[in-house]
Amino acid sequence: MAEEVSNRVLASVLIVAVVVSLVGTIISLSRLAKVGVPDILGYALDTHTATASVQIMSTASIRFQIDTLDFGTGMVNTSGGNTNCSLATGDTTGVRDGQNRCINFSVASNLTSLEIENDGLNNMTINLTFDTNATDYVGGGDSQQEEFRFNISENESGSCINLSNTQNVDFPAENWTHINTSMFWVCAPPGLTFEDTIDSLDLHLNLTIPYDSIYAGEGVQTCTITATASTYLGGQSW
Ligand SMILES: [Ca+2]
Ligand SMILES: [Ca+2]
Repeated sequence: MAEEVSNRVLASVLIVAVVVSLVGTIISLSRLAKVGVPDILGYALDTHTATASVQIMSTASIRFQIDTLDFGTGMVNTSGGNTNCSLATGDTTGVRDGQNRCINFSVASNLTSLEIENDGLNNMTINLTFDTNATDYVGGGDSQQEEFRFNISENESGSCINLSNTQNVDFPAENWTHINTSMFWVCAPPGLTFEDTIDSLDLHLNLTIPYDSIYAGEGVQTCTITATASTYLGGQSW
């Protein structure tokens, strides 16, 4: 009896064990199924295109190709009876009064004019502004002999032509124009051309220093000149 019970118990245990095992296996399979396997799709040929684009803008730019002028340090030779001394720049050199009127200052060969160049890709109208005038630059004395003047010429012939295709520099070399803080348009439409062989202007300066300048002994006097350019778009009147 005891063996019979024991066998029945064993049989039950085995059945339970088998059931538990089956259930466990089913659960395990079920869990495995949930891990998930990536779907492997059939390979399909596909193409996409990429583009790299660039747009080059037309540049508008000018610069002072020669941007510094130093009249130097000196004085009026009053012992020779002079009351002023003049210095003027030139295209590649300059002029100055003889030694009987000027003592020292820069030698004429160093008085090279300033030069404006169109280094962009458009024709440009040009204006100049100065931040001073003769009185504020070298004057102020009772004699009022101070002068500070400028003129413009083509550094390369054909740089500044008008719509009739003739030379069109304003404030030409025949006349010296007194400098003040107004705006001076120096090259009318279509303006300073951009082609490298015809793209530059000379800015000549002429300075007369009075013997009684209130700035004598006051150190370096500086004039800042600003050139402003506008792209010529056609059609502007002048
Ligand atoms: Ca040039
Ligand atoms: Ca140029």
